[in-house]
Amino acid sequence: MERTFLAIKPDGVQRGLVGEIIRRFETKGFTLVGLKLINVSKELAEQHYDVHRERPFFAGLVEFITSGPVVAMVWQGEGVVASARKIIGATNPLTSEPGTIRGDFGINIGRNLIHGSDAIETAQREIKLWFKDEELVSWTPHLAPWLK
Ligand code: 3AN
Repeated sequence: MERTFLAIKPDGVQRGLVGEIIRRFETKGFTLVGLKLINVSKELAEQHYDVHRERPFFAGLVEFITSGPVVAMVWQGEGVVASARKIIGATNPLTSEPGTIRGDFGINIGRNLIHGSDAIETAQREIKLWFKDEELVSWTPHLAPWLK
């Protein structure tokens, strides 16, 4: 079953949006299989943002993601990678649609509340990077027949 990696960034935690953000994926119907609140190390941050290493904002990205607690999560479900990106909204919160997390709560491109894997392969890499196998819980929700 498809899985994605999501992380509520320090701004989302500081602003008290953890519950609101989790609610959106939960009520959509995706299944939570991994969840932890952590202080991100510089090493983990640099590996996570490795593709942006040459970008001018790389140092700022690492500094920000390590600046306070982050909620790291793995969600599961059909098409969850692309669907989560839609729920999150465009990178720049000033252009992301209302109804998306960034569109509803953000105004700053460097403080855009949440990270979501951009492709299935990226999700696999990020899940391995952030979670040990034993931290992920495989379970099947008891959905009412009309939701199956
Ligand atoms: P997304 O988070 O939407 O996948 P990416 O992967 O292109 O966006 O960029 C990773 C992160 O880098 C973004 N979440 C954002 O915080 C930051 N970022 C992207 N572009 C810029 C930019 N032009 N200036 C500052 N930060 C940026």
